Amino acid sequence: MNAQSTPPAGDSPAGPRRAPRGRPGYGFPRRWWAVLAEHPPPGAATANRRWRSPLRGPWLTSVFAVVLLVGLPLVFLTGLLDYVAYAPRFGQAYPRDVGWLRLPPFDWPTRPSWLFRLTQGVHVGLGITLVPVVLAKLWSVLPKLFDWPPARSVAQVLERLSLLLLVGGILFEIATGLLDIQYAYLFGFDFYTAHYFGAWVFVAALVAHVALRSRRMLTALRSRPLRRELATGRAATRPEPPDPDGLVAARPRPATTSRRGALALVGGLSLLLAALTVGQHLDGPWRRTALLLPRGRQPGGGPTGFPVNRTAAAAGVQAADTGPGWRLTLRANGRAVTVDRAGLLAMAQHTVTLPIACVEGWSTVQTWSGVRLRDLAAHVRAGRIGAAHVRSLEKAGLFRQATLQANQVHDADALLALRVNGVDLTLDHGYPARVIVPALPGVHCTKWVTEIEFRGRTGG
Ligand SMILES: Nc1nc2c(c(=O)[nH]1)N[C@H]1C(S)=C(S)[C@@H](COP(=O)(O)O)O[C@H]1N2
Ligand SMILES: [Mo]
Repeated sequence: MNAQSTPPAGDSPAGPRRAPRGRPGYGFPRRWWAVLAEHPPPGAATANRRWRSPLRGPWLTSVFAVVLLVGLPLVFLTGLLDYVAYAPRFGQAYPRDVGWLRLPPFDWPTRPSWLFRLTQGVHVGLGITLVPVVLAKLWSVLPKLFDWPPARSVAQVLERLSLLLLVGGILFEIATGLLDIQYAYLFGFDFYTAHYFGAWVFVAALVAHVALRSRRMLTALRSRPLRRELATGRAATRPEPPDPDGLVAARPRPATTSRRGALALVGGLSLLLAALTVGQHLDGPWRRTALLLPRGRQPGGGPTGFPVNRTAAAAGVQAADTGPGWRLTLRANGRAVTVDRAGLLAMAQHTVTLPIACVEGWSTVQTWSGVRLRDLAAHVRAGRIGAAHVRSLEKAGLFRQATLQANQVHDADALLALRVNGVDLTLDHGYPARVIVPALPGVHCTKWVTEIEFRGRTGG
């Protein structure tokens, strides 16, 4: 049968693929689906016979789906929180302008001090851990990619487009996320911007997907109790009954592993990734186990043996700039006061144990000593503070400056640190002075500070 010989819908006896008489709007597009169905590309007819795993089926797909349905929103939400932690209203979050995707502005709190460590740790760590589950879920629905015709109704065209955004979105987020951790500067485009917008595309597609599929998912989950499935070995493993979606293989081959085995494989891979990642948050020799996140893995020993994000050499900070000639300039209300390192050491010193948590996935907890930021503000008679702008000796580079919120300046544990673990800071860790503030993203813990400008409550 070809397109010409297809009689208009409604004029012929109703076949199985025909819309019921009188249903409006289906006559014209239906013919297109029919044309597509009758002209499959080479190999399409046999495609569904190529996928023969007896494990594929709605139940297995739904188990992976439910794990992702819990995990991926958490990755998304912690990602958004990380974004907020950069205080986008100071223009220091990337992307700078997110248009109508702007989040409600609020001051990132300084308590608990491990808050950013937690949100970035969950975002990066869970994101990595879920990769095997994402791949397993995609494997489980792979035959659908080769369905022919690709759609049988306008609704299905839309659904498949949303699937394209869903699958493309998650793969894009995984790729940009992992590449950033490994080699942030490999990109020809702005990684952060792409990762941010990609996340929204993915989540929009996920909401559509859940709206369309959650009932089928729940039905599938109820069809086979998890307990029974976990008690079923390879020999007793049978394919699921044929399903309307065509996930179950038409000609399944005998099981080479059980569903239990498949779940164990995926779960085991996830655990392995988690185990190879968690070391990034451990100090001491355990950090070397973080094989997947090479940054900051070899910090050396001693009291200053913790990761360095950017060395002084890489930042172009010279020993000459940090020697006896170094001065800190404090500015407020048009006044400027300079202090040298001895002057700072003569002020009240405070010691705090606080994390540095880098958005690229690692964190470390160290004991810092130095002068409270609020004491420095008082020293220059700053009055009521709206924000503080911190500048580094570093001339270029994205992280040579940072703006701190009022609460971050006022916190009793917010320091301009001069020493760490009882010794002077090393040049790579920001000597002569660096910022350390509870729950502040690592990137704003500016090293080699040369100037702090306290700004008033309004304007400036
Ligand atoms: N001047 C300057 N300060 C900086 C950076 C930088 O590149 N330049 N990197 C920041 C980042 S991204 C992190 S995670 C921390 C790491 O501090 P550390 O190198 O002492 O561990 O320093 C921050 N301070
Ligand atoms: Mo960082």
